[in-house]
Amino acid sequence: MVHFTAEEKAAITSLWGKVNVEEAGGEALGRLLVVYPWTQRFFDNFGNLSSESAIMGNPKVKAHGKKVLTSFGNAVKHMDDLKDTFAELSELHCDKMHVDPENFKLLGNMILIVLATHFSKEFTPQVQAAWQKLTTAVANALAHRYH
Ligand code: HNI
Repeated sequence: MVHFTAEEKAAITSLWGKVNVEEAGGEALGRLLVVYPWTQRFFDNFGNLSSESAIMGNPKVKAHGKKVLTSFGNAVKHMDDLKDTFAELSELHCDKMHVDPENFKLLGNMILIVLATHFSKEFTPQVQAAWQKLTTAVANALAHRYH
């Protein structure tokens, strides 16, 4: 299990406090769908995903991005207990959504990019390292119950 130092926890928590979850969540999921178009197949009921502007303006992408990033917020609150925190969601993504866990890493990187663009000054290499560790750990926790 990954261990987060007090400094890493502080870096993560303080940036997270400034994140607009609705905006950042929609942007991260939208970027995933634009940058890795094959991920669109999981969202075939989301309507128009035919171009960058269609994706980034799609209300279902925004709503689902908000849901996903809100859920990601539980990781910030439970950094010492990520496997249990995401156990149920791991089973759901495996059994019901059939999402290849590789995609959790891709989305994690999109979250990092959104944070870097929204908080360019604060997103120092040290803050990036802490966040990178968290997104990787969340991706691993979400993959943990796959079978
Ligand atoms: Ni994900 C539904 C959380 C990554 C595809 N996902 C959810 C729900 C949560 C959630 C919460 C709602 C569950 C419910 O209905 O009870 N997803 C997360 C988190 C991450 C993540 C925390 C990573 C940080 N999900 C991904 C990725 C994909 C994905 C990378 C695919 C590329 N998720 C889905 C799909 C659904 C979903 C598909 C169902 C959507 C629907 O139709 O409601």
